[in-house]
Amino acid sequence: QEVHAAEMERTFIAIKPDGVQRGLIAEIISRFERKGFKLVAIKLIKPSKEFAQKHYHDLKERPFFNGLCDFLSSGPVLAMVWEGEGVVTYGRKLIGATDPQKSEPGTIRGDLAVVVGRNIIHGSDGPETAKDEVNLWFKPEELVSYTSNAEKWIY
Ligand code: RTP
Repeated sequence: QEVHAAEMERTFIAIKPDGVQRGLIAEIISRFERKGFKLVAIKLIKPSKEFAQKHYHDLKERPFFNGLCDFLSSGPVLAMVWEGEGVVTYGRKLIGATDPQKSEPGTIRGDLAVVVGRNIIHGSDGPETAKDEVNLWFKPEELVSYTSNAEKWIY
């Protein structure tokens, strides 16, 4: 079955400063890779507080907003774009519930995190948010179009 990259869904995934500092980059990337999703962009950046506020603008009325933005801008973040059928919804399944106490074992947060304020990873919550977040974090030329050898065995 032929699948054209242009039709493929994309999502924005970020390993937050706690995940980077704890050495969980390879572990987390590996879970997305093994599933069959394709990495199309990646960079390590330390966002400014203003940038963190833009990223979390939907949460600006929440009591934890300021602390959350301080946290996201406190150290390097691994920003990524992953591509594949159903990647937005299934990416959230791989990640698990927001509160690691409620995340199932087998999920990234369930296996690797304990409290909501240090839940190690972010994933876009829907297709529109995904587009906005990819555009906020990446320039168009940073997204790499290619055919992975595995693709013809996955689709
Ligand atoms: P994310 O956007 O990071 O994937 O998380 P989410 O959709 O699962 O959760 P959301 O409600 O959008 O919250 C974003 C992030 O805010 C932090 N948070 N802290 N009660 C708290 O202290 C609290 N609630 C949420 C978490 O880091 C969450 O991922």
